Amino acid sequence: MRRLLILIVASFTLAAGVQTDSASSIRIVGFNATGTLTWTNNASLGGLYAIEASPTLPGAWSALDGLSDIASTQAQVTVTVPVGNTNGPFYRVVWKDAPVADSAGDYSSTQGENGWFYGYSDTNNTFTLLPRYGGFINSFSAISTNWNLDGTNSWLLLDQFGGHPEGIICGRLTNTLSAVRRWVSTVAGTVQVSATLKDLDTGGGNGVAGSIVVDGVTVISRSIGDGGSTNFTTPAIVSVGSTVDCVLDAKNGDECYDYTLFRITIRP
Ligand SMILES: [Ca+2]
Ligand SMILES: [Ca+2]
Repeated sequence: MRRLLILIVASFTLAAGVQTDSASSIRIVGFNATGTLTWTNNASLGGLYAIEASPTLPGAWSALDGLSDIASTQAQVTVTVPVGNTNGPFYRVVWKDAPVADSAGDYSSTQGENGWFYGYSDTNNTFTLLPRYGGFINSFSAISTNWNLDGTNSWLLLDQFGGHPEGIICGRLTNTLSAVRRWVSTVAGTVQVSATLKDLDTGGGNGVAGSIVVDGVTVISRSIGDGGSTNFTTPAIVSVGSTVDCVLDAKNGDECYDYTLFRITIRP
């Protein structure tokens, strides 16, 4: 799970002493004596940020005029903060619209870590955890950083950014299985689920379908052809403990050339 991410910046007189929240994907990459502050966010292309200042650590943080709603569409942001007697000497960047879940940023080699589980479903929609991490070697996927079913005896896998479904056409298993990345909600209410779906193996095939299924009910489903891509956002109502399944299906059992980017972020 991902919450409000905070990063503490040492004063400009100690610019080399930048401290970073270990769970944060935000990195300060520049801060100088005139107050020019630059950070990057490797979990998101853009976001809504605030700069806050404190005279002490751990801090009595207060917002700075004109720097409490910094909207950016870029992964790297530069602002000028007022460095003077009434501010600082400590500053921090607050990511105000950080997602509660990010399939890529939260990816792990441990089932359940950060609320994510890596599995698959059959035609009866029974969810089963993938049993193996590593050992799947194929030219379309990073060698050992994926969850998979049976090494090279099945096409089924999930990696940091997407995965591959199973089917009956391209010669491994003889049944169709969807690759399912499951998030178990830590929040209640309406969330916004955003996804990017992109066929990365343009060698052929009939494309894939990507669906968001909340507590067993399909909220949205999109289909793309070979080499196709789409982005979508949908509201979904969840309870604490709800399952949000990101289902990657081969389409009509044709899993040939189906390696796919399927990245999901969930915001309150
Ligand atoms: Ca394809
Ligand atoms: Ca397909």
